[in-house]
Amino acid sequence: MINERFLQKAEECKPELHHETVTVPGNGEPMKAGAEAVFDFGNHYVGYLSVDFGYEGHHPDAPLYFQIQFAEIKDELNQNPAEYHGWISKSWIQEEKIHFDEVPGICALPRRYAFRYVKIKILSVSDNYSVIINSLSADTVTSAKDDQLRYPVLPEEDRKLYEVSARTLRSCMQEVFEDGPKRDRRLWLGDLRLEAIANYETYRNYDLVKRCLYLFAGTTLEEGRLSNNLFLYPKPECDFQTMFDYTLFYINTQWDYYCAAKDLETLRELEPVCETQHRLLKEYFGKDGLLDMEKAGNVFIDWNFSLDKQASGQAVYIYAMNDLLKIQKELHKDTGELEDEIRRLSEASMKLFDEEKGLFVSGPNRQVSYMSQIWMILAGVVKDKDAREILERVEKTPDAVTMNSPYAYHHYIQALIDAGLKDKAYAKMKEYWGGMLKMGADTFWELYNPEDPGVSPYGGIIVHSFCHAWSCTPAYFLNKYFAD
Ligand code: RAM
Repeated sequence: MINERFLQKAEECKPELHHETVTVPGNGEPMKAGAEAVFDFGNHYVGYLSVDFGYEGHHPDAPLYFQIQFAEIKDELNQNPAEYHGWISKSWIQEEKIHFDEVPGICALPRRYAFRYVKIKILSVSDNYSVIINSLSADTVTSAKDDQLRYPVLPEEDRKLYEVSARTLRSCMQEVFEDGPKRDRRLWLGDLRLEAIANYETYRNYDLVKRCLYLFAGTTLEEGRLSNNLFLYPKPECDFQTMFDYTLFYINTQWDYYCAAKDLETLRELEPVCETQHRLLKEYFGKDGLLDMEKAGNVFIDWNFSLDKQASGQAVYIYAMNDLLKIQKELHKDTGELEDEIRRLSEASMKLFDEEKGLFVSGPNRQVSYMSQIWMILAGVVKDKDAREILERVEKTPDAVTMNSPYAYHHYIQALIDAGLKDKAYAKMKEYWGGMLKMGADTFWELYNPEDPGVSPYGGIIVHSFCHAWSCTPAYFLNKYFAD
């Protein structure tokens, strides 16, 4: 369902893109078929590349045919695209084979890429000339304003962590908050929620969050249900897929936006969208007050196919309702029923608590995972000492299902903070994101499991995004909880 008025509001908040040209020298060497060279832009950028080709020998009498590959991390260049047979489209791999007729001259590529490294391989020239790469130039784009970036007082060792987090967000800030500028290059609700809170602590572009809230509200599925992501071109349209938790996060994103921007008009206008999600999704609970997974459908929580998501899904619902309650109270609505519902579902959640293990279990196989504990704490189902003991216990449970993504890890850090384990949260954050820094990250990655470095839900890391929005939250934590 399209709501033109909401889309118009989104359009009014469309950001200006800031351009900066970044140029690196070529290798200056005559190249024949088979020769290749890698160029390093020194940091992660999003933008449009031009290559200045010269030549040596006779005037070029045949087109130059070359292959170009873009990589966010160096290891991407070691992957062979032909060997990728995963379920996500190969078309996300950033490589092209191009004919260029105008040597000497500048070949401008029309597509936008996300990269630090560029590899060029000459596939064919004629016998009468060799090609020379004079320089490479990137017209880089972001809607983040560098002069707005907040610089907290941090110990030297945390500066890199902060800068790389901010850089991650900066590269994802385009016409919307993208999930990843390499892939999927679009607005996802779950990613938006984390980008928005990181943005309030860093670049502070409130209108970009407002735009995204109106885009989702302006493009809904049947009965007003929010999709999990949307497309901008040729005109805004939501994806046909939904995820239980992502739909709910719209409510939290709305509340966080209000707290940061104090924009009562938007809160008032979009509260009915939040209430619609509540009305539709509350039907997915059984009489026992537990989430019926058949009805709930897709629940995301983490990129982990072996994770049972019932307990986390249950808790995410309560977590969202806690914020819906705040929204409705702010608007002076009658919240009695909602308060009863939260109480009832929170009590029912304790049916998932295994007294013997002292941990929450999920699904028919009573699976123990980090995520089930974390979400129950974030939802406020357990608090303080109980929450602390659960987090300590899960660490001592070797078969507890662990976390694969910085997205899941973000929630772990937040749960430690909420439980009053601030020092531990700080140490864990530094250890986890610091692991990526040690591996040379310029921006933080979509997936990272130190215990299983090659883990991929897609069947190969060549399609992974190495600048992924949901990984940018150390900037949020550092600013909000750990800076002086
Ligand atoms: C990935 C997207 C996005 C995430 C979804 C669930 O494919 O890149 O970041 O929200 O999965």
